[in-house]
Amino acid sequence: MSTSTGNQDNFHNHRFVHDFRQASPYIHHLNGKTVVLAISSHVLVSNKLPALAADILLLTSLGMRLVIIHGCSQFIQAIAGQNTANSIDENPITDERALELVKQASGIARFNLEAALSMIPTQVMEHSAPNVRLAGGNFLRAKPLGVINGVDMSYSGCVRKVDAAAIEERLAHNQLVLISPIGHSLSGQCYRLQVNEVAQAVAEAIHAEKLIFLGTQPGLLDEHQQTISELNCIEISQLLAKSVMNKRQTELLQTAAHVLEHGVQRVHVVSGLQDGSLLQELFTREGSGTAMAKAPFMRVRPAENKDIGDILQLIAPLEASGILLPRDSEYMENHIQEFFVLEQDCYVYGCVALHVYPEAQAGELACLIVSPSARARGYGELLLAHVIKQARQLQLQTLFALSTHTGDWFVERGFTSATLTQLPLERQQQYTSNKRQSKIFSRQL
Ligand code: 1C4
Repeated sequence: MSTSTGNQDNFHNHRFVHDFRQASPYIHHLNGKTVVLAISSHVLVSNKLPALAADILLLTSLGMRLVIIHGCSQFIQAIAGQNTANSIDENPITDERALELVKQASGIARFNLEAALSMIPTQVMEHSAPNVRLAGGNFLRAKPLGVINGVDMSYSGCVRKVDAAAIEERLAHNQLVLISPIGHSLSGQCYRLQVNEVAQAVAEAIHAEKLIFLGTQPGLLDEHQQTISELNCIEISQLLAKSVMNKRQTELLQTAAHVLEHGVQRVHVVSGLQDGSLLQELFTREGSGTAMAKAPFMRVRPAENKDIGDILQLIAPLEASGILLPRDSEYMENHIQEFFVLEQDCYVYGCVALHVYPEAQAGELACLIVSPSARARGYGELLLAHVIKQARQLQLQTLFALSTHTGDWFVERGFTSATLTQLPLERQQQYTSNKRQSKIFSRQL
């Protein structure tokens, strides 16, 4: 007889195993990838910094190459008071005093971050603590903004060049690179830079896989203050055109749109104040904040042998309930070239097969499934469209599908009922022998 503690232990073990397995494709994918973290000074002054620093160290131990860019406005507030901090924040002109404050605040921000990243996380034994070296330096060449509309911007600058080779060298030596929002000109003058702009310039220059903004919000928020979980570039430009976001969110969207067009694969906006948000965003399907990509997140690609396990897992319950035909791993190995998978990041959310009957110039759309968690978002239709495209490329004349439960779905998408004699001979024989009495649907291509 199991006790309630035993049941709870089992539940937690199950949960752990499930979560760990779910995280493994992401861990594998991010190993060796370069990620830029832009951390707001609100996070750096909070008591959540040690937990975030421990998670950052965990990322480095999983093989991620990290560059951190930090903000400093909250430290200006600590040095010179709220009013001065606000006026420096809002004023695009940086005078001599403001520049001095930015330098001081950046120094403090940097030391705090270095201290947090030097702590041994409580769950780690001292002798096995990650030994992460931090690297700073003159990675940013700046130039003055100059005179804009007759107003001299003084020490406000913009990024002229990022020394990508120097950053790359530090990363290659397993160092974590720290960059402050200050750049130097060729004449040796310091200029104040915007964190967003620095993050954008660095992420593009070093061809980062991801740019992650860690701030106070859980992500980008819609008009109901709900976190938007995913956006692609088309949706980003639609949001920018509507001008519904506040200034900060608009800046983040603009930066995201730019870097995604210039080679960065993903931009994330995540809370730096919510314990574990960064890990959740990177290692779970659901994420925690907003993830942005250039193309729609789901894509259809040809299946490979490595997908067989995922496909078998996906179709097993539908085979059991008689919706799909039984297919085992041997069958899959022999027919993998007929299959396509629906994939997001490293996860398979659906599949479909196209069996070709060359003599009949016909194809069968088979083994169609979208994972229950991703249904009713048009992905079934995406798989159908992909199969139609493939069939047309092969110059087939007819596409048919056999179904016990999903007839209406095909009829609503241009298929009509067909008879057994309209199937290729080989398929007629299978139909008769498996006794499923499936309904037959076909459409001209
Ligand atoms: N009937 C009618 N409409 C349906 C439906 C159904 N069974 N299931 C979902 N829909 C509707 C939804 O209500 C929604 O309608 P709405 O709200 O937009 O009005 C719409 O479809 C959603 O469309 P979507 O494009 O977003 O589609 P997804 O949800 O992404 O995916 C699937 C649609 C049918 C793929 C999905 O629901 C699913 O995976 N279902 C379980 C598996 C399934 O039924 N697959 C169809 C198999 S037919 C077999 C084989 O093994 O080869 C058997 C062969 C034989 O000999 O019998 C096939 C082809 O695989 N054949």
